[in-house]
Amino acid sequence: MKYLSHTLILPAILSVLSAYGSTGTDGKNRYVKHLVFPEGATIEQKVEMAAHLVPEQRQLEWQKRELTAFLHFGINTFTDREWGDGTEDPTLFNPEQLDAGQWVRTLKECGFEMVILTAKHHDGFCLWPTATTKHSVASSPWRDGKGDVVAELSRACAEQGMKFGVYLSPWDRNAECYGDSPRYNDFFVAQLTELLTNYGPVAEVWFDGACGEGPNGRRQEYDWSRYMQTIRTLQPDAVSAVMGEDVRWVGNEGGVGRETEWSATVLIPEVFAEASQSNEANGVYPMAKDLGSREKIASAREMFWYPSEVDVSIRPGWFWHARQSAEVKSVEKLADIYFTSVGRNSVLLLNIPPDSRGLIDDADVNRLYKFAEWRNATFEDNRVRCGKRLHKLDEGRSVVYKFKKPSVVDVIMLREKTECGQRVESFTVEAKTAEGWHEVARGTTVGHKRLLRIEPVEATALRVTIDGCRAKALLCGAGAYLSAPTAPEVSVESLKLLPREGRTLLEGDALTLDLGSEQTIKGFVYTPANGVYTPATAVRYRFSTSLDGNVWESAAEGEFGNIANNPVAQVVELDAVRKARYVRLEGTALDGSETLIPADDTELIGE
Ligand code: FUL
Repeated sequence: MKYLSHTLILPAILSVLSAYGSTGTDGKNRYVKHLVFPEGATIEQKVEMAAHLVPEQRQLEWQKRELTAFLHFGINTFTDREWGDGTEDPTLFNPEQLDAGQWVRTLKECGFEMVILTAKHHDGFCLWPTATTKHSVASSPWRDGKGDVVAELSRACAEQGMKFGVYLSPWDRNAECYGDSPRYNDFFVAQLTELLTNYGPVAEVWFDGACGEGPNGRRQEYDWSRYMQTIRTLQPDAVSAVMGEDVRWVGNEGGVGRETEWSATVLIPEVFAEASQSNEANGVYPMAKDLGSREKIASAREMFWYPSEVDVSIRPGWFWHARQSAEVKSVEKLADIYFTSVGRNSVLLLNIPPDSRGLIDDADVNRLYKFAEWRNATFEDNRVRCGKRLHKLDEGRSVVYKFKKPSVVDVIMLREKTECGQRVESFTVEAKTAEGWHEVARGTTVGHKRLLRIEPVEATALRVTIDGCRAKALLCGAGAYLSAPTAPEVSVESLKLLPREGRTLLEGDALTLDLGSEQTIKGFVYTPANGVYTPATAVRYRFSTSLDGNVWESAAEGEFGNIANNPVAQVVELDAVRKARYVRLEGTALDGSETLIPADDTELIGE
């Protein structure tokens, strides 16, 4: 198939330049971000063009980051609500221990590449001392009214090499001018300008589409084109998301991308004039199942590179609520979400809401580290040899990826070179076992990354066949992994702790306890004093038991993984229960010296 000539395409493109800003080919027969089909183009011509629709650089960079943290924080954190109504008293805002360094450190350690802060949610309360309204941190007791959450977070990001983004709710239930369209648009652009001018580089601007005003509410005509222009002028490298032109809302808040997730879509971002009518005419909307099939392309007039972002909260709500701390999503659930977001050609935007102290809650911190450990353990060993080699494949052709050695695998990964477009429509994966080749998975789109879970299989190679594609498929990555188990969650509250009464602390160089009588012991819990790490905190341990206080047996030995960054309760369960009257816990500090573990920091787990 030959490419359509520029002479045919360019006039059509130029006719929409004014409506959509940058569009056109990049000199390599590629259409950057947007294309318009010429009148009378056949479906073959249209599909060929669709295959050459490519992302803008900023979209490409954004997709490579894969994991972004969402920080819902604001007046709702103090009122225990999900949506404030704008009448909240700013003096309620007082996160006395706020430490943006802790947010960024935790998220960075756990593999996040960017954070997005709700600088203003629907209630209109601003987390920076804006000149546009008094309804902000400047009217709160926090840091004597001189604080600026946006500044503290952007600084922590700059210091720790984390990208920074802002969420600014267009819907504002506090602003008196909301509903007076020109006035509010000025007000909103002034807020946006402050955020995009005073806080260094901003990598993503997130405009929520929510507006719950109802039929009698104030109606605001948003000037999206002016908002987009403001972003392009002040932060040209920032992607604009949801009510934006670069990043698409996946269509749900449950963490689930589509099995068939096209970044090359026929959906026109709603911030463009006439988008709603065109989308409606083509039967597409953000929640629609099909945004990019040949059938949709056949009836479309234009296409956008408009990749999916999956926003979901680690808790039931978007804001922190004390009562939800026991409902933080399990590692198993987070792993599922990882497969249905990053594994389905989307960026995962995981919400971790700071609490009313201004810190990320221990329960969430703990889960994030466990989630990161699971990802690292699962994806650290790619069994495929030469998985990064580029393969150009016509429809019906296959590529074989040999394993480094025979291995049991249950996860398959594929990638497309999206710099050149998204092309794979369907594929089959076979594994080479002792009995020969047999099919283990089938899929549709690939895009930036596709992960497939399969039944565990012992194999020596994979064969990937492109069953359907547009132009040539460009596979640039393949992997085969064995997923790490997602350890069952243990909360200290759920453990049966042995009573402390009847115990005697014996003299010695280590914590040695006489329990008074023989007990059955399943393990122990060590919580560094007040949850704070000091040079005396134990980072390694040896736990021994004895029936008579003379003959000792080692029962467990190991390290308190990540205790320096995350000094929360460390639960150690023994491989097998032990009967003992005496127990001993020896600790080693980070500098290698022995450290005495205080009895008060230790609990024993019974049966
Ligand atoms: C929704 C909002 O209404 C929620 O409060 C939250 O901010 C979520 C990310 O988007 O539309």
